[in-house]
Amino acid sequence: METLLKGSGKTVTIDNEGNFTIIGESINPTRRKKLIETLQAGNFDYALQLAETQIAYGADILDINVGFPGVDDENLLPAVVKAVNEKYDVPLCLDTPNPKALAAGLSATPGKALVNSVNGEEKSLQAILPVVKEYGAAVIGLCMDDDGISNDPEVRVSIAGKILERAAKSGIAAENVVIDPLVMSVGSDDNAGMVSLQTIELVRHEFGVNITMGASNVSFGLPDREILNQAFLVAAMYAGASCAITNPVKFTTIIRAADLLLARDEYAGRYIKHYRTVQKLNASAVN
Ligand code: THG
Repeated sequence: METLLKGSGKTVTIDNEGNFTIIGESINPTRRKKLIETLQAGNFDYALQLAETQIAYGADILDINVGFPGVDDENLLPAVVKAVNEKYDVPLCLDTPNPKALAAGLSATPGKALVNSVNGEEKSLQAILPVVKEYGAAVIGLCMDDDGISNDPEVRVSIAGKILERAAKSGIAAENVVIDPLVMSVGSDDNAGMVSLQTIELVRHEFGVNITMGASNVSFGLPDREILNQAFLVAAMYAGASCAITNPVKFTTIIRAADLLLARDEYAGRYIKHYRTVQKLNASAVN
């Protein structure tokens, strides 16, 4: 299945039969104090620098999250969206639970964005789906609902089904819904990785839709997080995920490697191209 997205110039297709798609996660205030400080001061240079670096390292889409305490996101989100669109042509993924900020952000982008996110809670479905429909966007559906996040993959799959059904009723086709199985840390529950992987397999099999996830959640609280994130990414790709919200500086290499091993990279072209890109970037970096 193909989910088409458009930025101010570029079109990107999330395709579970094709290359894995990378959504750059870094424009997000989580543990980035500098982003909060600069955005609060109305200075978008650092956000634009994060955009540039992520695109250089292979991000296909950029997640934009400006959620921090006290933020006026109904003004800030569209302002950041405009600034990024002016300089970079990639599609955007607007990461906010506030439907007003979301509508403002969507009206500020000329392309077709991905909305991050709706979930199976009644309140979320009612608030987010009409906005997604109005702006002709696509949406990420999180496998949780009013009862929270289940440890049972079958329950998560049934929530995915409910989101797809409600989206269809709102006039949003399955190709415009990307399911997120939700990834919890194996640091607090050693079964958590398997629950997400089984959810991915089942969602892929039952609905055939595109699947994304935040790959770094799996390692919270444990040492050597990058190794765990990489191992999880490869397993998720084999299980049927088509996309991840992640840090391309750290994870594009393992993604290109897995795409090649899963026969999605003819003559290793993309793997080799990325290797050369990273060599060049490292050579030009000020160390
Ligand atoms: N699913 C969906 N959306 C999501 C998530 C998900 N959005 C938010 C989050 N999870 C994914 N985004 C981030 C953004 C930043 C960080 C983690 C996840 C983060 N950044 C590093 C840090 O804090 O140390 C900074 C750079 C780095 O070390 O990589 O932690 O699951 N749909």
